Amino acid sequence: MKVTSAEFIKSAFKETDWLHDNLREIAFLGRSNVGKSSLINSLLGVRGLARTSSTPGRTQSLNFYLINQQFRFVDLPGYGYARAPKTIKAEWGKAAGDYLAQREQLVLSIHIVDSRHEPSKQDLQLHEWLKHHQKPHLIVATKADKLSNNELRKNMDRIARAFNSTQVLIYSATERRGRDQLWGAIEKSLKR
Ligand SMILES: Nc1nc2c(ncn2[C@@H]2O[C@H](COP(=O)(O)OP(=O)(O)O)[C@@H](O)[C@H]2O)c(=O)[nH]1
Ligand SMILES: [Mg+2]
Repeated sequence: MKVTSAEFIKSAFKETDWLHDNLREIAFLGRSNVGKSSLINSLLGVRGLARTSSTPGRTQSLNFYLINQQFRFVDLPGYGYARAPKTIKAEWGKAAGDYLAQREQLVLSIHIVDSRHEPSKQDLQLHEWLKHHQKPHLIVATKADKLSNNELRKNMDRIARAFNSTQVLIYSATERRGRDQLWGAIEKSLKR
């Protein structure tokens, strides 16, 4: 995919703020600080478009980006930030859950995990939910540059086993590793 334009459209906190047209959307989800914004920026080749934050757990809105005037990326709030206030934790379920459950033009959910870590309970719950509701989804293990080849291989096996899935894509935002493959999956889902 050649990215000719990418722009931030809006942040939304509730359904009425979502965009009311039928452009297809790709959602990005994962625990806070997993590297979601960095992955979006590396895919688009635009530094700083999606805000990478030093205060995890603060972005509770859905952020919409318009790509090539044709489709959108939706950056969902990160979950599982232990120190987030309780009210905010409860909000995750609402804002992101409503979106995942109701959005008709959602064609692919990209579930991002940290290649260094065992998937969390919430990661596994989210995966089960996506499977159960037959939402097209893809697991991407990012920050691969932080591991040796040997460690990476071991961890990828561990992650695939935890999710009971053979297809886990290796990614690194800093090295742009996995970028072409991920774009390939996105393009495929946009054609469906
Ligand atoms: N080495 C490395 N660091 C990364 C990568 N992706 C994200 N980071 C770092 O991880 C931190 C959290 O990233 P961010 O994109 O803000 O995560 P988000 O909260 O999921 O949106 C930042 O300090 C990033 O620079 C990666 O692929 N490799
Ligand atoms: Mg972010």
